Amino acid sequence: MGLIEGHAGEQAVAALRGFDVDTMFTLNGGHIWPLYDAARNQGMAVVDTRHESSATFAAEAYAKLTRRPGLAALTAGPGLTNGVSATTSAWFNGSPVVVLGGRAPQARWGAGSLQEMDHLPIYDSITKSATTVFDPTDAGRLVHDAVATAAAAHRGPVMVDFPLDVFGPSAGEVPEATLPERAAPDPDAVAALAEMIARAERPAFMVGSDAYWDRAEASLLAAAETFGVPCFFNGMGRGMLAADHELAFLRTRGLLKQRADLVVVLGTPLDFRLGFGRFGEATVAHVVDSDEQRAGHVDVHTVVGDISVVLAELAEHRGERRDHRDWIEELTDAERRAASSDQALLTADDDPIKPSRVYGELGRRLERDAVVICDGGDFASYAGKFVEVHQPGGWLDTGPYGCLGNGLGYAIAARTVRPDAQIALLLGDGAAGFSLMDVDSLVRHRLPVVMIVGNNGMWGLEKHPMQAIYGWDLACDLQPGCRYDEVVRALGGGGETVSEPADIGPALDRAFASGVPYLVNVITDPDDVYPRSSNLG
Ligand SMILES: Cc1ncc(C[n+]2csc(CCOP(=O)(O)OP(=O)(O)O)c2C)c(N)n1
Ligand SMILES: [Mg+2]
Repeated sequence: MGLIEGHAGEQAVAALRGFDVDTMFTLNGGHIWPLYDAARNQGMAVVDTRHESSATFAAEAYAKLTRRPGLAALTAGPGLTNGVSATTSAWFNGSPVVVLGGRAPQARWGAGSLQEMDHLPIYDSITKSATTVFDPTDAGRLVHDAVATAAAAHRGPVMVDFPLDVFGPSAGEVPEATLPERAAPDPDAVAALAEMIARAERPAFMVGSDAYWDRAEASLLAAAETFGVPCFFNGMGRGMLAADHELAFLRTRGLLKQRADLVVVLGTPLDFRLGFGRFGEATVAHVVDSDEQRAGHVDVHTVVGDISVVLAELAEHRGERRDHRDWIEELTDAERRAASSDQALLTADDDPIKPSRVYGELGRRLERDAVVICDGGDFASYAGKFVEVHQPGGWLDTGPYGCLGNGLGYAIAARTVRPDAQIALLLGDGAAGFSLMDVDSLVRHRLPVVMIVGNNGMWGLEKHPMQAIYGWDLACDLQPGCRYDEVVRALGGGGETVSEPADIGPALDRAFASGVPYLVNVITDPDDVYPRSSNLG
């Protein structure tokens, strides 16, 4: 890119533009005005929110949907500390988020400037790199290197902060945007994995977020079809095969424990979501994008490398392989039975409304390229059970950090990145409280999104387990019937409350047609208990 004649902020923005980052999510603070100056000068869109948590979650969702780095600019001190939970979520999710921070001036450090805080010890523990720019001529290189670090597997957030006094006139080199080469897997490890799949009677792929980040959808399809392997999905793996593909399975994951003899986990940790890597008697293999993603707690055959490359090489396998048609048929039958018993739940006329009915109505209305966002407890878990995803990037959940409050930030970015797709944000009533004020940002930036609140008047995922364990509960109740739709109307959007099952569908139609941020506040059954086997993993 070469020499940029401009202050440190100009160099930083130029470095980011080199990686095709075209939007900055932010909340104002004097320490970061030079970043705004640069964004204006270099044609970078600026989307401001009502909480730094939303700005940072928005940066993460931008990354998730574009598979490019996402950018949050946060002011010194409280701006950066407000971004900590969302940055930590990005850390757990392996999402390439770049946080640019303000910082009190270096020349006066120790004298007690406003918001004089060293952010590095905090950010160091939740990012791949945390750096302060002390020399203004070095800003372009430092930001370039940070972005490249964020975007290299295993991806994750980075932070660079700028003491106010590095924003004086300067010039600095901004390197050409370069990403590291894809990590080639060890051919012997891939060949051994291919043999394991070829010899297995009942193999399965479990496809996770890093397969998505590695853009492995085409090679996944090729490998799954080559061997005839049923696929299951986790996190951003959902949609890597369309939900209606004959090798895509949604409702029969439980069968893996009982029946599979090989589970190949692709690009997701062997964590609580996957029984810590144990699937009954099945042999487990693990394909990870980088060495540090190896599981330390179980001893499994592990292949390290770009997941798209691993799958493409598997798809080249030409040796003998077992026929898996009986296995696929067994799963297909089980899937069909589960789908038809789900059908009763999806159309249930229960009064009060069951969450499943909400998803029945939504499912009928979702287009194939819809983006569905989850933020909540049980209401979000039900979405995981019932919502079918047809395209990569069609599903955004908070991920294994489980941080409530991602909702509005994710929605802001989703509408920014996908101006024409349906965006459906599913909120528990508890979760809604974390970020609902950012409906104001949707309204100001003209970002229409459909929000659906599953309003059971409680922190349901806490209340029901507390009752089951203690026989009592505390700090679990919210206002029953609270009019979250009125909040959205007050902020300039639309909304309505629904308490009859038959009214859900028409309300969703009005919401999708409205062209404004619109919240459908569905009063759901407080006694509905999500069938959960473990809570804290
Ligand atoms: C930031 C944060 N605080 C607290 C929790 C603990 N927590 C997990 S689920 C949940 C309840 C969510 O309630 P709601 O959004 O209303 O969904 P429901 O379970 O009622 O459907 C809580 C409090 C969390 N995961 N994240
Ligand atoms: Mg609730």
